[in-house]
Amino acid sequence: MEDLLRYGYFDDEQREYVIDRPDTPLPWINYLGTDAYFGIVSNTAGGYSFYRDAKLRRLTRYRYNNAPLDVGGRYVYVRDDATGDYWSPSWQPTPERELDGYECRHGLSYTKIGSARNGIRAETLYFAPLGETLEVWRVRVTNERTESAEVSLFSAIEFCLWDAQDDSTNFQRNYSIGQVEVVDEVIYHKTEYRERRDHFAYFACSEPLAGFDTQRESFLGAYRGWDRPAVVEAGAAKDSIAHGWQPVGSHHVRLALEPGETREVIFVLGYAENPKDDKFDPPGSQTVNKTRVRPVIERWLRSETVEKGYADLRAYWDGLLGGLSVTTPDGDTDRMVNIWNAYQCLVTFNMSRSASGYESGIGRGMGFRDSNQDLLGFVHILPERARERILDIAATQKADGGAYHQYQPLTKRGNNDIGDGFNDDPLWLILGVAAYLKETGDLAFLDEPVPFDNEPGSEAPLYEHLRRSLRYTLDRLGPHGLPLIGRADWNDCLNLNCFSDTPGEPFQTTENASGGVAESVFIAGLFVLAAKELAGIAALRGQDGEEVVYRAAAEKMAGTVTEHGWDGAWFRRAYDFYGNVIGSGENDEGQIFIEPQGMCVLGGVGLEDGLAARALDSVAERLATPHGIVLQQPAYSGYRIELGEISSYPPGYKENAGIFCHTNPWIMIAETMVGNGDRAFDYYRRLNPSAREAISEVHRCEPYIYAQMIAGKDAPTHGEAKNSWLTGTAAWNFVAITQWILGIRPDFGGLRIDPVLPGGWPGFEAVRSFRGATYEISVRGTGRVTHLLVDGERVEGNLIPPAAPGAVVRVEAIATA
Ligand code: BGC
Ligand code: IFM
Repeated sequence: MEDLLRYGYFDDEQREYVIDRPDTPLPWINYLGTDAYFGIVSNTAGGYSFYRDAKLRRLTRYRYNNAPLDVGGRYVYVRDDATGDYWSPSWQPTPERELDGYECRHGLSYTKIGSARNGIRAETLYFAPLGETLEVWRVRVTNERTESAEVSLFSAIEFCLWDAQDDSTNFQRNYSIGQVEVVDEVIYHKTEYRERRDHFAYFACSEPLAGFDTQRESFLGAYRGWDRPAVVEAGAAKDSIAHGWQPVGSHHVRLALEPGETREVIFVLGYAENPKDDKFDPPGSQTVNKTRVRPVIERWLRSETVEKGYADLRAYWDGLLGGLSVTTPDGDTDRMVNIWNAYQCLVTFNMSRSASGYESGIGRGMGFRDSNQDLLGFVHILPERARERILDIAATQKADGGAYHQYQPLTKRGNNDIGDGFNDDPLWLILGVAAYLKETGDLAFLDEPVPFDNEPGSEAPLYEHLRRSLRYTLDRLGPHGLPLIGRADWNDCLNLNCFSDTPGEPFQTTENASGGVAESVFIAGLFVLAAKELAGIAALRGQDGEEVVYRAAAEKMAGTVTEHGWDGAWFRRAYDFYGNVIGSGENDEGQIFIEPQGMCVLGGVGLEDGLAARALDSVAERLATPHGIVLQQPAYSGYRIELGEISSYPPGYKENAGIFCHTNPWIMIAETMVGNGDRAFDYYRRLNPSAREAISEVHRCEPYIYAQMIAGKDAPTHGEAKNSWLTGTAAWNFVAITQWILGIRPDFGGLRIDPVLPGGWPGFEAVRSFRGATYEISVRGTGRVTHLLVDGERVEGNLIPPAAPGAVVRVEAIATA
């Protein structure tokens, strides 16, 4: 391969990705915050912050899809007061200024960006401390010259007027409502305080101020951008107070630095709410209540607090990631499993699909389907949060077993705008609950009362919700006995009932989407898998009668798949509204789709009669590329209303034959189920971001986390990734590598060690916490595990007998060649 550019390297010791040139192909971002206060931050300090809800509690402003990309951020300017030269150590927003030794270190929930110019070095550490609703910027400025230096430091953020949607559209109102207050050198942003009277932001600095600014036009100067702020150019703040227009926050600090001296300046940006019955600030007062926040601000402006807050954050991540670590012959695997994939799973859990470089924070709620899958990737780390999340999701389920496609994070109510009719949705709840039970053994969870559609009085045990999920599919079978697809299944864009939610667009059917008779082989595969999981759960509860019923239902559906869903060399995809087959050799385009090959095999369909292996060979022959496995072939060359949105994408992008990374791990898992470790691991490495670091110029997205999509072989930009960070890809890749290739797999009865490794590996080592005990595992050999030595005692098979909580157990898994 030709020598391609890299933009950085992994520092595994520190668990950081180090970017050493700022002009990455796209903004390479990271996340701040772990609980309620969050932010995104790019390698050039772009990004924004919010409290809980990226739409309704947006603290700072950001401009998506701008030129240049990634405008709006947490900016610091340094000014050499002797010469007037000024720059930003994060490169943006002053990219014309040359920097020495630029470096951005993205770590776990923190980012450090630094560089030097003309002998003045500045580095900023950004993080949001645990348990607080604020973020800290710790700036260290060092004079590396041989003479003393006089420098000015300016901070700069632009406030968003809280509701990010309104902020970017409703200018007739918003140009008049911006309000700030500056008291004791703290900038308070209180737009909306007047009306709602309960929340405000503050921005404070540890040093005495030479001045401040809160009106954008004063700070930047008329018709100027962030690259040339008039105040910074002049070296003097204007003490402006915003009345409407665009409130900003900027502090001006002057520093006199001896040769070699380092000074630390701390900025704190935070969010606060007043209690409704505020005694200090009676209704009608227009002054922000500082009584509660002042002590918080003072605490976090102290160097010791910041040092400890940062140490605590690092310790928090040590604790979280300590639950599973592996040492394999492949460094890219270790790095992803031990650090970055686990991190991405937690970030995705926190953010769902709300805020990233591609999700604007205003659009999407929590997905019923997505959230159930996300938890597969972090349930071993934070089982209690998975539990909470499952209860929230299940409470939005409807009494007929159906699901709202999304719910709102603040209200936790099903979202009526998007509604229901994605007929795969309910089945994912069974998979989510099964994963939680396998991890924790917490059977009592199934008896937890959970309402339907959040209706008080409708509570039923969680187990009943699972029954109804399965029933939902059985109540909706189509002409071939396959599940009706409704508006769409996992593939949102395969709209076979020709549903259109765009007013004025033609409907081909007279019914609505859910009324059509299109059927999904994918849902059939998912049903078989879910029915077997529920049978396992029923067995655990001693409900043997139900177990038999669910196993029979799984078997019957598997038979239907074999009869109507098999195309001769692979599983078909669907039948459309007219009964025409989709994903078949009979079609001119879209002959073979990845999803049913993965999901039918995951359900166990075709494992015994060889169909599974045949289908996987077809995937290898027709869909696999060096950059991953494409979603279908041949790509649709034009729009087809009877297929819907899938055909609206140009060939090779997104669902139209893009490498939709979420689906690839299903094939990896399927390959392990037919015993093909070489192929499974080969597919794994094709997507592994760390393994793709060497082709960063082609891949373009961050090399430390997965992207949703890589352009497929029909695309002019084959290999280019998009939509990084918030994707089911994170959880499923984690499951594929840890549970199926490395084979450390929680099961209802305990922890299973069932690796299916690539040939040539001598084995690997792992440490895994499970139900309170710690297992130190050595796998020897690359064949299937036949027996274990558990603390030296021979155990037949591959299931570790559960140990007492607190125990440290040594396990050797012996594989035959
Ligand atoms: C898909 C989009 C689609 C949207 C609609 C997304 O998950 O990737 O292409 O438009 O869902 O549901
Ligand atoms: O399955 C969906 C997911 O729910 C959201 N992103 C796209 C996927 C495929 O359409």
